[in-house]
Amino acid sequence: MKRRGGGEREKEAKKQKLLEELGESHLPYLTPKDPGFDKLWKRKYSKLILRSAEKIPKEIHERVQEAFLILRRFGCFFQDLVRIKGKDFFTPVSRILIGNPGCTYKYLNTRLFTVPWPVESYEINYSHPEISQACKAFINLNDYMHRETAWALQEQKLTETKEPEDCAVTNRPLDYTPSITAAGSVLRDQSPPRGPKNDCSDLKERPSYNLTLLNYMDPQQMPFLKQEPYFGMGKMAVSWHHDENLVESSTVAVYSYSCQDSATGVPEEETSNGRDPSVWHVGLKIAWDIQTPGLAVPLCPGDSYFMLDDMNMTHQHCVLAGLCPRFSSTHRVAECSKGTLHYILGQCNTALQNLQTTDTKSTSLQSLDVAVIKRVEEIHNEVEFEWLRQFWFQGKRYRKCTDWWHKPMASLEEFWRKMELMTSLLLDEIRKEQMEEQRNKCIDCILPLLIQRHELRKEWLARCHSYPAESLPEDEKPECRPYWEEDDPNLPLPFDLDDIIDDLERLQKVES
Ligand code: 6MK
Ligand code: NI
Repeated sequence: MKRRGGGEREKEAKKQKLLEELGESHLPYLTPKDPGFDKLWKRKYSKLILRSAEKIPKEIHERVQEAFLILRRFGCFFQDLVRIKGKDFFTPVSRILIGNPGCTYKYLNTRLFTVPWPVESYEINYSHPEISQACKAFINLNDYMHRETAWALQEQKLTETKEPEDCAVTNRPLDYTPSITAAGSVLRDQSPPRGPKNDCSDLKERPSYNLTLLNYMDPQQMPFLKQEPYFGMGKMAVSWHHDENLVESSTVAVYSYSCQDSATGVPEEETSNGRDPSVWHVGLKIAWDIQTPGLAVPLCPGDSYFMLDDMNMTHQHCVLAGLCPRFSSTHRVAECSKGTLHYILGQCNTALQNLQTTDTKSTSLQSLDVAVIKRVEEIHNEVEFEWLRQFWFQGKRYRKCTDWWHKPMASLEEFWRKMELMTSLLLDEIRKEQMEEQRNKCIDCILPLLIQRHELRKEWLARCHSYPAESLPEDEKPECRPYWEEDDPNLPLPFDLDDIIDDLERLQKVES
């Protein structure tokens, strides 16, 4: 989480070397106008599925497109101030995360918190009835995308067993349709039928998408988009990447809505080479492969595409900007074993079990066992840096849509305060004379965690006061929270742990 690994630096060097070698020239890529496009798709990008707009029920389009516009009208999309390679910058694309209550999605060192969509047994307050309606539209779309994914995986499994690798192109991926259903049918509410030849049992078990990351960008307002560097595909809204933090080999399903039709394009002759820069595309390449040409797939308003199975690992994708504003809803199975409110509350509960309150209201630690105190200090760091600071870094943006996270964040902060007390009680113990026996072991195990806490606090403080952070309007401005002054009577330890760390290091030396 702190420093980049050697692997990442190596990758970066390799990337730079390739770009240098390319110079002014580019690697080849294909669009639907090029001969061999279908064949390349079938052979090297077969896990990419496109569902063109006309095959998706009209009701879905209407509800979802209206929902996008509502969220934009209410100012629910935000550019994230992400951190890549130690640098802070705004993503050109604005985003909002909608999904299961209490779920989060972490990408580029930024943990996004879901605006909850309406699921049973949760009471959710939205700031406007329209936002409630919008969230409903996206859980509805989510169900639809999940069913379509099950179909597509099923279809893929069948064609895989039927056809050898290099046979003729029979089912063109561009025309993908589930075999049994009529296009645009509304009677598609059931799960795929079961049977010996059409057994979806494992697909039905497949976890549903637990959230969708919505994107919005108006290229007209973004004059400084980067050029795609390898293939010369033109301006990028999102540069080449693998999606992070997904359950392994889970599908990503994307509904794309660029506002107007792309009829306002450039004359034929000028676009005869490469992709039409007025149209939005998804760009694809195989990771670490410069032999296989890339792919630029045009996306008309209402089209969906699916990256099935492990495609997100084997391939990279980017989003190539068109001229008009565009929304997308990207449905994912976020890996949230450590990313739900339920999980972090459980962690806090574990930690606080080591805090004893006697009837005289004085507090003490239950156990000084190194394994126990290590666990507690780890959880302390986790709740502080993965939850509280991440949340407040994003300012008050979550209030725009819902109050869902208010209470949980207040609870987490309360638990964190108790953990500050626990650290101070532990330091008191370590300094006691009779501790001598255990002292070194104790210091050895908590010192690295306190150093990490100190370093991360400095990093977050800097991130909150970076130049881009300070440029934000008041209600979006990152808040460095928790933050307190040295003499704050409500907290037993200082924000700055320099002196404490020095002290522990001295104690350690005395012993050895
Ligand atoms: O709108 C689409 O068609 C595709 C959107 C998309 O590819 N989203 N991907 C992500 O949001 C993402 C997930 N994990 C890591 C990074 C990103 C996007 C990203 C990449 C590089 C710089 C900023 C953002
Ligand atoms: Ni992506």
